[in-house]
Amino acid sequence: MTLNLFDEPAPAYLQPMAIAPGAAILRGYALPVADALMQGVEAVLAAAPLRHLVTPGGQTMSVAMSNCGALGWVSDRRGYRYLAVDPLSNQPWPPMPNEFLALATRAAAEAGFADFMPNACLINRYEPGARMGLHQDRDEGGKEENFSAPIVSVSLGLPAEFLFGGLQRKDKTTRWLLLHGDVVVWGGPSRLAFHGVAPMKAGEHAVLGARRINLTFRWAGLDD
Ligand code: MD6
Ligand code: FE
Repeated sequence: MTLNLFDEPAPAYLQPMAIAPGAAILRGYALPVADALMQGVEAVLAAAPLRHLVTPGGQTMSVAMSNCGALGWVSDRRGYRYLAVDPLSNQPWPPMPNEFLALATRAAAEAGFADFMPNACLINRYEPGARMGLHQDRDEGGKEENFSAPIVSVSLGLPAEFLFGGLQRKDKTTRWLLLHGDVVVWGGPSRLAFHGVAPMKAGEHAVLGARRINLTFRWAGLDD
C-alpha cells in the first residue's frame, strides 16, 4: 500500500463540526490563507472604506462594514438591500479577491454545499464593544426568494461569541466561540436561522490588533 498523506481523511478535529442541521464550524480552516485574506481586506478597504451604516429604524450600527464582489449589502433609512455600486463612491464595489472566492467555495464544499459561487462578500469590522443583534440573513433571496445557496463566514482577529438560534427569534440560542481562522458554513434547513454576535471583549490579537474582521460570502439574487 502506498502511503499518501493527501488521501488520508482529515483528522477528527478538522472535520466540520455540526452546530445545527445544515450548519457547521470548520475550525482553523482559513488559517493557512489568513495573511492573504487580510491583504485582500486591506486592498478592498482602500477602495471602499469601512463605514457605520444606519438601520431603517435610525440606529447607527456598532459594526463597521464594506463589501467586495458584484453586489454589496447596505442599510439606510430606506431599508436593507444589495447594490452593485458603493453609495459612498458611486463606483462598483471592488472585485472579490481570487483567494476569497477560492476559500469560500472550498469551505462550502467541505461542509456539503458543492459549487457555491458567491457574488457578494460583506466585510464586518468589530472593535471591542461592537455587537450584532439577533437577525436572519434574508436579503439575498431576491424576488425569487431563492435561499438555496449557503453562507460562508470567516472569522479573523479577536475572538467572538457567536449566537446561533432557530427559525424564530424566540428560539433558544447556542453560543460558539469563533477564533482567528474559523469558518462557519450554513445553509439548507439552517439558512434562515437567527444568529448574532455578543458584545466584543477588549483584547489584542497578535496579527490584527484590537479588532475582529468577519467576511461573509453570499450568493445574492436581485429584486428586479
Ligand atoms: C459575524 N455574522 O460573525 C456576523 N451571517 O460577525 C453574521 O451575521 C453571519 O457569520 C450569516 C452567516 C454567517 C455569519
Ligand atoms: Fe448574519
